[in-house]
Amino acid sequence: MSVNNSHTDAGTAEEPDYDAVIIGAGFSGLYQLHRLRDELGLSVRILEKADDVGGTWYWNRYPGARCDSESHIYCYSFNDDLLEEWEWSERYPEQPEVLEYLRFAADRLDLRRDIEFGTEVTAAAFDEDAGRWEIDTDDGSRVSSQFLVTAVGCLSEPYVPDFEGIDSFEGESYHTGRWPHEPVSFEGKRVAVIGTGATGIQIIPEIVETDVEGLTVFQRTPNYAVPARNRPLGDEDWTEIQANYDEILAEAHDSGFGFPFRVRRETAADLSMEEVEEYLEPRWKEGGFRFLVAFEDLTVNPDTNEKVSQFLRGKIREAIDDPEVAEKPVPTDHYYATKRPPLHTDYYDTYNKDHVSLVDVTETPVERITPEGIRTTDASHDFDTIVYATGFDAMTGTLLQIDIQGTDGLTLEEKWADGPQTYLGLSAHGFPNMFTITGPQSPSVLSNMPVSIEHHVKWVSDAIEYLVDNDIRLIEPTKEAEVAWTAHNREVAGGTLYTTVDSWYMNENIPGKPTVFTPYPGGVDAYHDIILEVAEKDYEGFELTESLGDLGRTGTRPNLSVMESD
Ligand code: FAD
Ligand code: N01
Repeated sequence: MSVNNSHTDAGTAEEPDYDAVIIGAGFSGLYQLHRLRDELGLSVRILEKADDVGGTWYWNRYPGARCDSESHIYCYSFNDDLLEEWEWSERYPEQPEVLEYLRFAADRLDLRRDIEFGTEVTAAAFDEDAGRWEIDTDDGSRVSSQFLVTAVGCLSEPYVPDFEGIDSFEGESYHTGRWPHEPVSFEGKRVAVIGTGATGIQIIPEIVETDVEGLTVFQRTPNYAVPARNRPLGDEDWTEIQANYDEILAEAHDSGFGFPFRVRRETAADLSMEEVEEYLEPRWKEGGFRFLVAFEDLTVNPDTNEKVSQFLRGKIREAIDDPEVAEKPVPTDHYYATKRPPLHTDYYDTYNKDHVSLVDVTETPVERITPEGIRTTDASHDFDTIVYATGFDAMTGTLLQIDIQGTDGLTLEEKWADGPQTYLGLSAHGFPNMFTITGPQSPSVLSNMPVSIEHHVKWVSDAIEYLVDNDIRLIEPTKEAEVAWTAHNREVAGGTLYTTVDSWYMNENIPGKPTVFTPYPGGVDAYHDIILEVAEKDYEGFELTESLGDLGRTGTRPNLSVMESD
């Protein structure tokens, strides 16, 4: 493989500017740069629109932003020095600590010199004659590379609903995913929060703790939130973690959700409600995502799920003093964990405070934003500040912001008009030499993401190494492999309860997006086995092309047995 890393000199007709360009400098992009540059010796450039590393943790600076994954497993596992040198201060790290961790990793691995900050990729087109990607950025520059790795994040493109009159508001408004770097004061203000997803549930109790005059929460769908039970981590905790770190990480990497938590019981179907309550009570007291693995069939068996949901509904009602208010945040329209289940700290208690009110917008929908505030069908509410905790154009949104054009002029947007079609959630037919880290149709957001990120980055790096070692110029999944993977995704999702509710997993939060379940729900461990088997079988399902003049394919023919064995 050629090495030509001058960005200012345009690549020659034969040689691209870089062996690989990576878009994004979050968890995914940083590790991808390290693997390709430091382990394969390739010339690599990250293009990042922010002015620092961090991705999610750079952008989401809202009060209360904190990880739901436990800190000691929300980190890189590939480097012993990073593991030994970094000690997390709490069970769940706050946003500044995760950002600091990623800065530390970038510095320790000397990654910054190959990152171009403040540079947004606007378009990428595959040049079929030259066999390389031409990548355009918002400053009008163009770079070329043999490989394109998109590491743009699943939850990176903020979504603000298209409320009528939204620009007429005369107060301050913020989206949580683009929170300012300067502190925002709520002192003496009348504040609205729209949205009660994981973000709303974190920011609401924080705003209430300030000198805010009043807080009004606009809720469309209530959520089942389990207590996080955050606490500081002391020396004893760290001694124990360090003593068992290898096993903990190995278990996380070989589990269904990327967490080192053992599933405790197969089902609740054979238990009475009293037995379920007795069994769940200590798990609820323990808090966190460990609660999710109480029953193995939680997301596939309505009987189990209804019992768990009923338990959580009882906990919500218990937490709120006024029985009438208490009914509003109780979810009755969906099963627990079929929308992404948040963790909370004092969220429900918020509704016991006199200066907090809850508006159910399914009863009284938002009609419009006015210069003074928010008008619902039954009242006008005046505010100084509106906080949009309204989520993201998830999974495909960030990728489709970029005008990506593959072979025969096909754009990714056209290709995915009816929903994502990928092979393994890593690649797409018609888009040679392009890889996506935690792309749609991979476990991604259904997991502790650093685990899924590491699996993908390693797989992509191994694939590129294989191509280099075997003098292969192009890699592209076959149409058949992609069709089979897409069908497999739909079949697995169809057997779960996830598809019984509108959610961002289903693309339903964005008007006009096709309704389709977007992550792969078959489990991190099963998925990892599949992608490793594909690699072991010399990239089964991919076409590999030796040279650009060589139209005959040299690579493997598609044999989709890996999916059939599922
Ligand atoms: P990101 O961190 O999203 O990074 C993508 C980067 O790409 C960004 O820096 C972005 O600026 C850049 N980019 C995008 N488009 C372009 C472009 N066109 N040009 C240039 N640059 C571009 N996951 C968990 O597992 N556990 C958690 O507890 C958890 N908590 C979360 C809390 C919040 C508030 C949010 C929003 C997400 C959370 N997640 C959590 C998911 C989180 O996104 C992942 O864990 C992880 O940080 C993703 O890393 P990434 O590098 O893949 O993507
Ligand atoms: O976004 P969301 P989020 N009118 O889409 C409501 C990760 N994350 O930022 O449910 C009124 O979940 C919408 O209502 P509904 C995590 O993966 C992790 O909270 O669509 N309301 C919902 O209540 C998470 O899942 C962590 O009916 C409207 C809210 O806005 C993902 O990021 C913390 C509306 C959006 O909820 C996204 O979470 C934070 C409208 N027109 C985030 N449109 C941790 O791990 C939307 N809503 C700690």
